[in-house]
Amino acid sequence: MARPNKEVEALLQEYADLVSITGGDAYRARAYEKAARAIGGYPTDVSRLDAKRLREIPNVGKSIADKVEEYVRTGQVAAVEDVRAQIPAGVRELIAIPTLGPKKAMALYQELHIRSVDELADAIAAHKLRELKGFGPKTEENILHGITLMHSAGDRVQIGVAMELAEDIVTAMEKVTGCEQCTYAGSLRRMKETIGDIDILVAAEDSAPFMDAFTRLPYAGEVIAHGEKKTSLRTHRGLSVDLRVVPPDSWGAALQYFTGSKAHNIRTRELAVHQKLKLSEYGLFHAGSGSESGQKIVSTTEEEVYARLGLPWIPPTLREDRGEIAAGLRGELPELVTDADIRGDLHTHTDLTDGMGTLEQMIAAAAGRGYAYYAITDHAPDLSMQRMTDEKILQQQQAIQRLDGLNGLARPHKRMRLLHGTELNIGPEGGVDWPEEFLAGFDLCVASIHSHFNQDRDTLTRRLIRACEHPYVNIIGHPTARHIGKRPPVDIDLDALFAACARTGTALEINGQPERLDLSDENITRAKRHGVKFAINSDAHSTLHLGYVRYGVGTAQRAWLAADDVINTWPLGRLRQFLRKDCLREGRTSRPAGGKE
Ligand code: DGT
Ligand code: CA
Ligand code: CA
Ligand code: ZN
Repeated sequence: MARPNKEVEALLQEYADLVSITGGDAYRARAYEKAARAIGGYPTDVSRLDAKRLREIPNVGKSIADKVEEYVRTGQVAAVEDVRAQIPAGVRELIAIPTLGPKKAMALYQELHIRSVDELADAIAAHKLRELKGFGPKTEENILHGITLMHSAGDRVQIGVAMELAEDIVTAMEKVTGCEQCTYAGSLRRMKETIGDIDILVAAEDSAPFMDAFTRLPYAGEVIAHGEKKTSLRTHRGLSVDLRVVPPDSWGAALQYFTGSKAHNIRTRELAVHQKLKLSEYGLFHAGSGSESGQKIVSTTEEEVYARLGLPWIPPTLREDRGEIAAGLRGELPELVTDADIRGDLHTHTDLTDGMGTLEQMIAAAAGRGYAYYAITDHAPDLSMQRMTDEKILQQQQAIQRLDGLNGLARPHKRMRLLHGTELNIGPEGGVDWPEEFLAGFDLCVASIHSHFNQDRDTLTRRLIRACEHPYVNIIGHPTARHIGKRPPVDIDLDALFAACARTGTALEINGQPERLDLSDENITRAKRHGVKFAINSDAHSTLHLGYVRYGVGTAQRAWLAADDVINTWPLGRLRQFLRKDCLREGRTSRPAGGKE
């Protein structure tokens, strides 16, 4: 992924925030925000584009293109530096608090001289905020809640951020002479939804060249510890990374140890002890007092280590001490769903609504992933920002039918089939955007909550169950609507929802966007017990986002899902059968299912 695009995205987003804080034109702030997103999602590296090509990016005009050029050339933008200088960094931090907008942040700074999150918390405790115009006890409560949410993510980062950086570091380490193996370990290899720090492991005879190359990485900030076996640093953006270099013949034991989890390691060590062995990051050794004592048995590969303990190799996503050891000993580990099992994506957007890719671009990128089928599901009209209309979606439908005839554009050998759908909005009472007769014309419908998150538990639960009972709703999109570290999951009776999904043949989405990962692994486990089926989707708003499916797959693996639990691993015929919702459509007319096959 193009790193300069991400940097420019962050810079323009910051500029938009700063413009809002300083009470600048809201329209201008919004324009920078839109351009930031467009550049972040643009597939070509912006540092390789001239001014003219830059302006071809949606929402990028002359003035923004100039700033991008300036950044690429000089590493900074004068206009951004100017506003930065006007506002203390602590105040910029304030607007990262969910529920606290830029206007309020600036008022807090000007009226109460608050310049950090800690100072803000103190001021709230002293009831100082309620004296300000536009603030009251309720605002205080909201802001405190926002601070709690921000802290609940702690210093952890979303998996997407950590993964991009880790893959970059692995690539850099692999280029160092003498590298025999290199990978990331820790929570990232286990595909946890948030990552505390990145753990990189290298197998090599001599560690020094790796340690040097590591501390010279362009994003390396402060070096926290520099040693022969381990070096730790913090990136400019505040993420910690540990690099460990181990001798090639202890690679397996080290990888097993540093992948964790700690709880899983405690179990494997117990297993070793019972067999009079000792397991550490250096290898599996004979214990006890006999002549063999201290002798190394195995440690070159993880498979050997597990095998000597009487276990099959355990996939990292299962290593959480959730019963994987017992299942392994019984030979009953699940056959997990993998990236290769995914035959298509069932929730994606185009620039007809808030996506950044055209229909043709999205389809070409999906075909490039080798999918057998691919669904376009742009937003329905009730999300009024998106300005969807009947005419627009019908026109899109015709375009899709035409492109489907071309069998995946220029790749006649790959017969990717196109499905036309929409992402409906589940209204406050559980209704959806279009009448049934209209919805009957789609191949599938995703339905999601995009508003009224704070209804009471009963209302929210009934609302979602009603959506499941709709004969044309096939998938509940991002079911709890959480944004990790920003918005909590909606308060619903999950078991009631899961039961309704199972009863009505409605799938639950595992949304792969790293800020959502919704459902979470724990909720998937719970839903599976009700017999629910799942759809692992990217919810892509750009061709770059199609890859988010991998995070959905990782999350599904952490919930022990097999391919059969996931409807978009099924052949198209079986998928279409599921999408018919036969149990709810008795006597209704619908397009003949499977007619296009
Ligand atoms: P994180 O970084 O908080 O997202 O989670 P991890 O799992 O990556 O934890 P980290 O970075 O502290 O350590 C990496 C792995 O090293 C961990 O998963 C297991 C292993 N490890 C670290 N400390 C201990 C320990 O005290 N005992 C055992 N058995 N294993 C440990
Ligand atoms: Ca870690
Ligand atoms: Ca670590
Ligand atoms: Zn969506």
